Amino acid sequence: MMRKSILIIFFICCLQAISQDTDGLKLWYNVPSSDTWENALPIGNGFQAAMVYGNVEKEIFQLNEATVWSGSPNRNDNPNALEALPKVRKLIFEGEYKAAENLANEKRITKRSHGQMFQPVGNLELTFTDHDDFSNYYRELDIEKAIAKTSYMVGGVTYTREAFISFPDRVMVIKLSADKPGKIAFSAALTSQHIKQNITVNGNNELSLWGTTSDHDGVEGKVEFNALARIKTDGGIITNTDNSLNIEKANSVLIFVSIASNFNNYKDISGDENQRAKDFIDKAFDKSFDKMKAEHIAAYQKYFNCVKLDLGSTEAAKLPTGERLKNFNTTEDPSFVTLYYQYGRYLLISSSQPGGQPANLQGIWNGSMKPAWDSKYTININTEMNYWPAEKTNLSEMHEPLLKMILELSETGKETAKVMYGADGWLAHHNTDIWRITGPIDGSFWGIWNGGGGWLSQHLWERYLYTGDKKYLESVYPAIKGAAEFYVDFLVEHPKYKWLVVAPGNSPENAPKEHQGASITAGSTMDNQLVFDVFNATINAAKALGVDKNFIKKLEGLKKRLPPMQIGKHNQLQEWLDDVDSPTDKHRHISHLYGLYPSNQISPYRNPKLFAAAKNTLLQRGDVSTGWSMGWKVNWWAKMQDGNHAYKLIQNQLTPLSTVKGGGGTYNNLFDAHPPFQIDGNFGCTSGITEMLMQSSDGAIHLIPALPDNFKNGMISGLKTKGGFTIEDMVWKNGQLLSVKITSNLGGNLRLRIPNEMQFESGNKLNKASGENPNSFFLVPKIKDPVISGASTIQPLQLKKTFLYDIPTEKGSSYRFVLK
Ligand code: FUC
Repeated sequence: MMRKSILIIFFICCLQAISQDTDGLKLWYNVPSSDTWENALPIGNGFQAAMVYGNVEKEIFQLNEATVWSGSPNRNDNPNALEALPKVRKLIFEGEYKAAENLANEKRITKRSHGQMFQPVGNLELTFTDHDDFSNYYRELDIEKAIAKTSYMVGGVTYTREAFISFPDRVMVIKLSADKPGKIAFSAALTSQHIKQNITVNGNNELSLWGTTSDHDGVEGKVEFNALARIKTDGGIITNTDNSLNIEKANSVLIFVSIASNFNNYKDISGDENQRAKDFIDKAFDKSFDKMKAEHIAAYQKYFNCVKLDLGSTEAAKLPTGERLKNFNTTEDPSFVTLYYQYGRYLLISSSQPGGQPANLQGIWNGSMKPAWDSKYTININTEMNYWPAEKTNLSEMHEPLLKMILELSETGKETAKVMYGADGWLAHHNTDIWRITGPIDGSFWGIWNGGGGWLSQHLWERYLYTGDKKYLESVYPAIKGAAEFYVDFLVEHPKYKWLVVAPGNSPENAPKEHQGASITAGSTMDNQLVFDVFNATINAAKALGVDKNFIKKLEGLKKRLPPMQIGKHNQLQEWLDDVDSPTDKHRHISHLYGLYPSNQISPYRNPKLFAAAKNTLLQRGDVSTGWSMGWKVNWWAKMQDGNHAYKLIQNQLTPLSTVKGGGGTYNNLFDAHPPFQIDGNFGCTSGITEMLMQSSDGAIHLIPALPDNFKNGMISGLKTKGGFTIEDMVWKNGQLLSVKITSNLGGNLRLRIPNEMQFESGNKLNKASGENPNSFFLVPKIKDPVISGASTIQPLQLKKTFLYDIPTEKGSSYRFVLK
């Protein structure tokens, strides 16, 4: 009894600690960004975004709008591809990989657009003369409120700037204030790098920047956009020049910025950008700042506050963000991990909102007219990674723009399937853009991969596994099925192995030396795993909806003929059908571990030898790599139930870029560095930290599966699991789970896997689990036994002891479990 009261008191203290610890959810600095974009702080509402520099004399708000892309509606299939398909296949099967790649380059890769660019709008620049001699400088991004702030002192006056991009009002609002009246004086101008642009001053308080995006890769730029900046002053006077507004002697100033384009959807750009921008700003302009701010915070926190994390805090947390980043590898700073974790959620909420575009390679933040990889959508890993945290960190709504894009690709990808493969269904190659291109780009080495549709379609199915929403499943089922239909037609029997394989395909962007440096291949492990998942998801979706019995049978039959996974002579999971992996290969893509994460085909409980082989593959590939690759590795090591190794990867990722040798790291504003900036690493790491604390893919909800020594104590609230459960709160101490409260949103069996014995709060016992989990949301894939090389000495790994319980639940009820 005594022990239980102590426990409950501890638990209440933890809950209080969680609400207090959020004070630390700020990125802050005591120096301005100067002219470095990666020092500036990102704000956004999924449609509009800005990088806030926090410079004193010349403040810059670098502006983005999610639909400002080069080009215009276009397709990029290669019409010669189908005729060349049998020849390409023949060369692959004959082992003439280089010749196959050459032919694919000539006949299959697009001769049209290699994808369009996400482009910036321009800058809002505020010039404050005589502010060069400043003191008490401070700037922050409060990720609990989604507000950026800068303050400093000049001549005994403290100046403050606040900026946010309102979620409900769709405009950016900047407030300039001072602690003495009549002190605000500056000039405001809009600038842009676009060739086709027109900057005007409207009346005495509005700036307008109108422009058209670039022509690119033979496609004419036709996205027209308009940015308006309108100023409201308290006191003072405004005068204007041809291209600027000058404010003098104001007490405080509000600047409203709205941006809109003519983009309606990927095939329609007939909207009126001027009217749209005007409507947003007109609606917002008469509102009070305090009201707008309160409504903005409330709309943001509706999502952000769903998950709280506390890993404890140390003195290290008192330093500015850039210093913490520098120190992270040599100090204990657990709340820096919390900050980085929640920053990932902040970035997803700010870059991906229902009705908008999905987060691209840079989310929604880009200052360059020609960004790296066009800042488009690389769908052989990067785009999917962006959305790994969405469902489980309770941001299901943020998944919506991606799901919409997938449905659009299922339309555009149909023609690509017909024209290039003579197949039904749909597919996408390794990239897409705002025009939803599905043709192969960049050259065969990269672009020959055709698994984009297959992989993305898993997101449609995953969403159902988390929400159990049958209506939704019905609406997306045609796209899930379409991905399967493509493979039904496209798979071909391998002449040597007799398995059904994807050919041509590749293991994204990697090639074994034995294949003459060509990546083109038949039956790469990742392709096999993808086809398996596509068939499995379609079968399970059809069963859940009670449709397509014959198609289910057909897919079951084909599934049996897919290649098994193979364990090679280095005790590794083979990347290709032949045992040609090099144990010294450090390639950033480890695509064959797709089967371990995000898929759940490789499990320590169901196929322990494959699991052991996956670990060897991870060890052989090493840790340091590009930012996103390290983000993926955090997830993999979490799946390996090795918290310390996962933590090591977090350390590698949270290393200032300037000090990294041979890999990625993190910029001063905590953007992930490929390098250059790529946002996938941020999202991948947020996902990975979640996987360290909770996994729900292997037939059970596994709590604290991969705690590192550094997170021995902590708590988290609000995570979502497959099967529609919410982890309302979970507290652990010294690596032991003390208390967990779980709400069942769909009912059904709750299978828990935990590191120590627990019981109901009432003292009632929990039932030990046995057999398969009867909850259909936890159905695990049944894969073929692996083929193991004669030279392999693979043995299963020793796992940590866990306890497995089954708890029948009722829809809408909550259950608390405590230490036994
Ligand atoms: C893939 C990766 C690169 C980069 C690019 C955007 O091509 O191999 O590392 O992330 O996408």
